[in-house]
Amino acid sequence: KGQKSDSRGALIVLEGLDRSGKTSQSAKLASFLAEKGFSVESWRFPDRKTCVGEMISLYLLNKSQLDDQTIHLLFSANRWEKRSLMETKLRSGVTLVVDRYSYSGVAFSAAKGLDIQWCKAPEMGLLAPDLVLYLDIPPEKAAERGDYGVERYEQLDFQRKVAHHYKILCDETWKIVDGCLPMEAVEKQLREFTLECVSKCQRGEPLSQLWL
Ligand code: NYM
Repeated sequence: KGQKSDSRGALIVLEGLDRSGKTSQSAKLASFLAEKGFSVESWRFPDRKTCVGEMISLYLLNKSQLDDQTIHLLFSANRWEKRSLMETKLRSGVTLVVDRYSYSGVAFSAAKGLDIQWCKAPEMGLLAPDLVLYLDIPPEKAAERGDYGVERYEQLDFQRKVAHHYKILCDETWKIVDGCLPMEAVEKQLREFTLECVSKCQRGEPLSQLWL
């Protein structure tokens, strides 16, 4: 108490169904912040470049079989292996724009029928995002958008269940943005929420942990 927290970067997460536009919007958001002079990095989960990430990638491409609990824990381990770097970056003033995080972890595994509390447990103690930008799009709309069905999970029935579980996870750090709006309109809303959050973190909002 009484100790003034230092200025830091913001942890900003984009979430949404497959084909909701997260990946393009994360990239645009990160370049916008960079142009504004903020120090920013674009991250994504799964990070397929680590050893754990390679196992995840093989599973997603249907080149390996793992049971639901095992792949769930690998996704979580893939976030844990990045936790300390994430904290170092944030404390050194870098804002991280992250495409998917623990909410994807829980929503996708719970959609398979795993218990939500069981799914949340391994995520406890990871850094809590300062802002979650949820690109809201009806599963039917997402299915129309692209070459759906290439990877595991990209099926309409399954995405409906994922959407249901995302709604359960929504808390006060979430901003729901209508992903069916024109790209520029989505971009504008994401920018506004983000700038507000980045200044809050610059003023010294303390870092917190997920789901403890
Ligand atoms: N996914 C992603 C999970 O099932 N659990 C997780 O923890 C994460 C981060 O992996 N269909 C799923 C969601 C996606 C797939 O993500 C790969 P992307 O954004 O398509 O690379």
